[in-house]
This record gives sequence, structure tokens and C-alpha cells, in this order.
Amino acid sequence: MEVIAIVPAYNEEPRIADVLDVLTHIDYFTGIYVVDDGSIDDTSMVANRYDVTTIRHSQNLGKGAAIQTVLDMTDGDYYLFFDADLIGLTKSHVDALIEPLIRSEDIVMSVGTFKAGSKVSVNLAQKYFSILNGQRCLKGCFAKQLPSLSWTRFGVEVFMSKYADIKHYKVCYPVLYNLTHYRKEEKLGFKKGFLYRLQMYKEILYTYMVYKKYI
Ligand SMILES: Nc1nc2c(ncn2[C@@H]2O[C@H](COP(=O)(O)OP(=O)(O)OP(=O)(O)O)[C@@H](O)[C@H]2O)c(=O)[nH]1
Ligand SMILES: [Mg+2]
Repeated sequence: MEVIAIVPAYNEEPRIADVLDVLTHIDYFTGIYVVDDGSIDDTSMVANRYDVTTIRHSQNLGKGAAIQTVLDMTDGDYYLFFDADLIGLTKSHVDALIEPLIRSEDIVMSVGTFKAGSKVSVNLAQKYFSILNGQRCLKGCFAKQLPSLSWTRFGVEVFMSKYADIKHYKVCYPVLYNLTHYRKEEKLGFKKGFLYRLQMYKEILYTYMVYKKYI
């Protein structure tokens, strides 16, 4: 059985090691793919210290295109997706994403929901818009059936969820306690981070508006 982890990463040099430290100790992964999407920092160099396949796009093509690159070159039974900037990732989070799919014939995708625990608090967007959460597991048959994700950029999660919706496929939302991530403002400073956030919302909104054309 092929169980593949995909970590899209754009300028995550200071943060990606914490995620790869956990993923590379999970014995059921048959492949871990980091897609460094034209980062201008040393994301690839950090990833290369681990037993993972690092793919580098020479220019930034967006999160959706990064994921598509790996889907095109692999044939997984399960695909697990993790952001490269997670704080507090453990094996139990990974298990919580894949187990419902292994147990159920019908469920094609799990979408993680961040929930505050004793260790972390989560912000409102994380709590109420789990459709945007990047921590997911997809059955291979569903992942391979998806129309191309290459155009979606930050809309990739919305597109996956809307596609499942339209096809009336079953999705579940396991709660991931004590898991959170760095926000753009923390990574880039308030002004740059906020402008980048607006750009992300624009891409998500665009996907909401046009996704039907691509299905
Ligand atoms: N490959 C690739 N990965 C990206 C790109 N943009 C973002 N990512 C990765 O996708 C994940 C989520 O991106 P973030 O910018 O943290 O977005 P977010 O966590 O949804 O948003 P905030 O917490 O609100 O800032 C991280 O691992 C990023 O490195 C991109 O253009 N290409
Ligand atoms: Mg983030």
C-alpha cells in the first residue's frame, strides 16, 4: 500500500524541520514529498537533510500547482497533506487523518479541524472555516479523479472540498487538538504578512467564483 505525504513549502526554512522531524518517523509512509515552490530562502536545503524527495519549482507556481506536481508523478493509495509551518504536529494527528478513510469505504477525504487544547489557542478563521484547512487525507482514487489543481494557488483546499461536494462524496472532519501553525504576519511582519493575506483571500475567493467551470 502506497501512503504518500505531501508538504507544499514556500519560504519555510525556519519552520519545515519541525514538520519533517515528525513525518520522517512515521513508518507507514512509503514516500514523503516536499515541494519547494521557488522559495528564495533555504527551504530545499533543510528538506534535503531528511529522507524525503524534494522537488523544486524554479519559480513560484502556487500551492495547488505544487500539489499537482506530486499527484502527477506518484500513484498513492492514500495522500496526506501537511503545511510546512505547523506547530505541535504529532503522529496522533497523522493517524487521526488517515484512520477514518481506512475504516470507511465511503469517505474519500478527511479535513483536519484545529481545536484549542491545553497547549494552544486557535483563531476564529481556523475554527470556523475548516474548509480552508490544509491538513488532509485523500484516498488515491479521489485524488486522481480531481481535475487539475494547477491554477488554484491558495484556493486548492476550497477546490478539493467543492469537488467532493458536487460529486456527493463523503468527507469527514477529524479534530486535531493542540495543532496550529504560524500565520503570515508572524512569518513576514505585520504589513507584508497582511498584504500576502489579502492576496491569499483573493485567490480563495476567485476559486469560489469559478470552480464550477473546472469541474
Ligand atoms: N509549494 C507552495 N507552497 C505554498 C505556497 N504558498 C504557501 N505554501 C505553503 O502552504 C502552506 C500554507 O501556507 P500559509 O501561507 O501558511 O497559509 P495559511 O496557513 O493558510 O494562512 P495563514 O495562517 O492565515 O497565514 C505552508 O506550508 C506554505 O509554505 C506556494 O506558492 N507554493
Ligand atoms: Mg500558515
